[in-house]
Amino acid sequence: MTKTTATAHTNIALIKYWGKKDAQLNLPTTSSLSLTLDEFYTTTTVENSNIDQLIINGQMADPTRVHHFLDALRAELGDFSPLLISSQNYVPTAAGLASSASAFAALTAATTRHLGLDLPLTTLSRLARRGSGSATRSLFGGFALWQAGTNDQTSYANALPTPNIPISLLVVEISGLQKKISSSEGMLRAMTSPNYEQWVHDANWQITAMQAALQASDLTRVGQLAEDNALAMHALNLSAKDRRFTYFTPQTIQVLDLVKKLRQACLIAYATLDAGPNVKIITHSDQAAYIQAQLHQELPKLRVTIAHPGPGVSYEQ
Ligand code: 2P0
Repeated sequence: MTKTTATAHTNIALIKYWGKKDAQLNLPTTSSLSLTLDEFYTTTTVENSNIDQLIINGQMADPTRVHHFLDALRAELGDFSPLLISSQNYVPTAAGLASSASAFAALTAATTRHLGLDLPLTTLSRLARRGSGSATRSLFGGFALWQAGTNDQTSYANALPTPNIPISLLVVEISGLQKKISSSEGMLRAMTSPNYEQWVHDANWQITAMQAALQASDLTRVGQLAEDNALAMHALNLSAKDRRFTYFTPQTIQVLDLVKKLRQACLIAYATLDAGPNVKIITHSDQAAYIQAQLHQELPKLRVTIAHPGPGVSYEQ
């Protein structure tokens, strides 16, 4: 029985996706821009089976979400045999890193290759979106830009070529607990914030400004824009009219304070945060080890991983 295996790395958005104009198709309200990371990835193998089945890290898992996704693929690509999907996640489970990004990117690549299709990365990106919005960006190495588009055909990511930027991301793990509010639910609530229109307006110019900062290899500007964007996203959660909430914990605030102190000491250090309490610190590669040591000294219990730009999707025969 033939098996097909693909690996995709996770990505961190520097300009975030936080709101859908179509929840069925995962069409976002704004474009987003990300960096794929070397340290965290998913490897997925598919083979024909009697029923669609999902195994994650050696354990049977609830296949409901994957079922929906495979249905969307079947509607688009034509019917295909049920699949046994075995996925190995090298992403701290639910640690605020979007394992769904690497997981759906790897699954899209493995499934289409298994069907004998050799599709352009932008088509894979468009298909992966149906599984998880952030998966659109995990097909690509380095920086990726997900154009919001206006419909199913026009909403997908592209690689964003940049000069060779000495960027590192420190991933500070505050909690490995499963998040209480899923990204989809968080976005729905955030869109009820009176500040949501302003968020969309700002994201539109921040996307352009971020591309200019990357082309200029201006890490300070990259960091400022990313931190402003991330904190505005979390402010939407706090100001939602309908069931306001936060992903922050007291330790999140402690790390944010430390990031500010590092900046006062003339280091490049800017924070970005996703749908969880963990903080990712954007810095210059030359400063990453020093910042890791400072974090260890001030907050010795927290695990800190230094990540760098990672590769795009790859296959094993
Ligand atoms: C992002 N996040 O741009 C944003 C920032 C988290 C915070 O994309 O509902 O798992 O599956 O499309 O992609 C995480 O949300 O959401 C995410 P769905 P997804 O990375």
